[in-house]
Amino acid sequence: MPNRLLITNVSIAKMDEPDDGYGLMTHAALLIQGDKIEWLGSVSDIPAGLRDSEQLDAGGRLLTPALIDCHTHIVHGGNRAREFEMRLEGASYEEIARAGGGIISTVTATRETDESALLQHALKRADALIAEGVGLIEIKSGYGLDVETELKMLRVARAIERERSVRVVTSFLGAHAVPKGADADFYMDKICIPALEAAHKEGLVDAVDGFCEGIAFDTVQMGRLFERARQLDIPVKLHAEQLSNIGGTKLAASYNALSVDHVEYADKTDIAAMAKADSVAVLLPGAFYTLHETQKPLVEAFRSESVPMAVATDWNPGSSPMGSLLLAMNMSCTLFGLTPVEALAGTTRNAARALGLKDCGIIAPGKRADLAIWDVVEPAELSYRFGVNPLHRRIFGGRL
Ligand code: DI6
Ligand code: FE
Repeated sequence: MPNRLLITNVSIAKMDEPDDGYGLMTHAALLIQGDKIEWLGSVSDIPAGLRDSEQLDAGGRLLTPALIDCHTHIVHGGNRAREFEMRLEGASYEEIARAGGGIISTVTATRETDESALLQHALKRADALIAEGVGLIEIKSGYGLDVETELKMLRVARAIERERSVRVVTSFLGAHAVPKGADADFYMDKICIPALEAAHKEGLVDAVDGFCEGIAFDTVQMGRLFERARQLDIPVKLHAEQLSNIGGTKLAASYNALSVDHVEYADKTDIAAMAKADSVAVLLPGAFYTLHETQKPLVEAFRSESVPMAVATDWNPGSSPMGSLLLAMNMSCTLFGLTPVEALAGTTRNAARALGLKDCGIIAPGKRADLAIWDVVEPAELSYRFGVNPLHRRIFGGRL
């Protein structure tokens, strides 16, 4: 007999209305059967047969889908506190990268860290997200830049799912940076694409990602990787238009990317291409904040083109050493002008969509019972405070 749990005396933000609103139900109840949501409705409509189920009185608290962090780099070795100091002394992110720091310095540290130590570090980061009601984490490779280390990172990412009650989705990010001393074309064709093939063969790749930027790969190089991804039937996404506009968004849209991430420098024609391709815009205010960026994503254009917006931490040791998705929600409102409704949709419904998932991110019968109960009255409170964790408890796969 699968477990059955009836949550009563709860407000539910269903997050199922694509246009606006939380889909809020007050004085509600929700029934879980096994790992799925079976029924929800008003407390006064609880079917008689359900009253003998295991019950949880939520004390009038708010229930939402478990949060989804749809863009992270939480598997990595070392840290880059020294670069933080250098930027405070005036060096830019790009200058540090060109001088061999940046992503490349984390590559060295990640290659030097063995699989079990990498896992221990990553679990601490996963735990911080889980403590804030996160039920699903997307994790990228990209600090290996050789076949062996890219696969090691992805194996560690998958291992997190076995060690904790959280779901993990992986993205192959071999096209994150050009290794020291290498030629970008040679790296792409002789290392990155073969690494993708090897990782795919081991079942380690849910999506293919890349960094399309002046300090990384251009659209022609990225196009070759995306072509291979298409042949292997793997969906793509892209870090694009973060520091400049070099056409990554349009390239990603031409491959019907699940998402285009960062997009501060995306213009209206890029956004129109995303709308046509049904791609999600993943906004990453932690990187914007850390790099003192001033170019904001064109939120009004995403709205008018009906491009769904997701919000994520981009947790990485360089541009976004941020371990709080609730803080990312707050920043998306304060820095980018999202509404609290958009911020919560960005870490639930639209985050699921950015990962190509249909079984989570909203509260409805048949969806996975990955839920969060919050010690708040109004859903806007989740974005309003920062440095405060209002999680009461999390439910994962139907279990408390
Ligand atoms: N953009 C980012 O913000 C991260 N990767 C990327 O392509 C930064 C990764 C890092 O600095 O280590
Ligand atoms: Fe990133």
